[in-house]
Amino acid sequence: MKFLLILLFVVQTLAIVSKKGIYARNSTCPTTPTNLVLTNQTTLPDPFTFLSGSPVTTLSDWKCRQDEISSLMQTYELGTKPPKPSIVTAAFTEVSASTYSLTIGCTEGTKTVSFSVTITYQSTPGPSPYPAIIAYGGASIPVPATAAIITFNNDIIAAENDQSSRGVGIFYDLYGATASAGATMAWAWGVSRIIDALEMTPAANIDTTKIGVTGCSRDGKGALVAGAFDERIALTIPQESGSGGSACWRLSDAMMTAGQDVQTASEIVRENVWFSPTFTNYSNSVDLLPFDHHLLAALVAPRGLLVIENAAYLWLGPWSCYGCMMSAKTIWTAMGVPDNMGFSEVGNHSHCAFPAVQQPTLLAFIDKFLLGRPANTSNVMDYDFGEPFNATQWANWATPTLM
Ligand code: MCU
Repeated sequence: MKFLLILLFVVQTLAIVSKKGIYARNSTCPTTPTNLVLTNQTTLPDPFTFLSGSPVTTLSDWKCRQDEISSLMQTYELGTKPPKPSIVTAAFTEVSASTYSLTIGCTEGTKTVSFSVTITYQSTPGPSPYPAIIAYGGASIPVPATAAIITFNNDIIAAENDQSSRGVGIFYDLYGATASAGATMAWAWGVSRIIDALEMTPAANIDTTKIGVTGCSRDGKGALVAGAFDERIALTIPQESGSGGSACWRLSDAMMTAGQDVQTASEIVRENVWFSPTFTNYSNSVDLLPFDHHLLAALVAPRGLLVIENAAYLWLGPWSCYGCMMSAKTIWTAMGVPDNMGFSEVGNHSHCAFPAVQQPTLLAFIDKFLLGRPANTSNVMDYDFGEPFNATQWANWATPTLM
């Protein structure tokens, strides 16, 4: 019996580790229906049931379910992420002893756009090659000196001032001002192009299997979308992303109904252009969405995800973030890698000011996923807000063991 259990464990681990093996993209997935009739669902949609009603029972099924979720989220909320452009170029130039610039050119048809990121090598000499963290607008978490920091000015890709930012930025110069992608998806496209360029630039000496992505607040929403939509990202660290990030729309609406001053879908679509214009149609009726943000997080699995939140601001939806990510955690559990996902929400600090108390957790995730060092990332579920989350009421599914 013991032998059998060990064998099962080894088989499951191999299945997950070998991306080219059982856990590879599956060409036999059922096609996602296009003319869906959306129906109200007041609780969080079950990750382990296809739209068709069929259950997800194997890792291969789950890969198909991820494709289905990806397609649904692009259709109803985020807009389409275009594939790698026909031509991508990369130019790597020295700015100073430890700082370099990587200029990325993208051509599609007759149009070419370009943008630059800054790569800061914090230690010389470093490990060879360097792991790196792509930081939207610069890092607001401490990054160990052995990792390079890639500063990504995401607003160049897609502006995000207010409604007048719709269709503004080099993403829209390339794909047209009416492209369906909202700003978070346009930025995710930008992150993928940064990784393309790193892959083409041996001189940059970045290990593209050890890439992290982070950002705080609106940029945290962006970091989560980037991690969800590029499997080359080893560790995703959204910081204080709140509603529109690690929170679930349904749960944030429930907080509002309970009289709390939380950001909801109906507010967010009026405030900025982070989502596709189509999402506005559902912002007052989020129960119609065949997903919620536990399924956005689900696209990151089985890769590393550390969600950092702040219990001090109702606006971020601290209970919503907790309940949503508790529900998402069932996916890593089902895949046999619960330690690859953590949630840490502490209070008593200002917005985007990373508190020292979260540092050991952050460093453990960075050690494990970017620095290749053994680290304990088990049972990371910090919750200072206190209001209990009733999983039976909101996330009432059985978690299978996927093999
Ligand atoms: C938490 O992210 C946003 C939030 O969604 C907005 O409502 C608020 O205006 O700005 C936050 C932010 O990005 O702060 C830097």
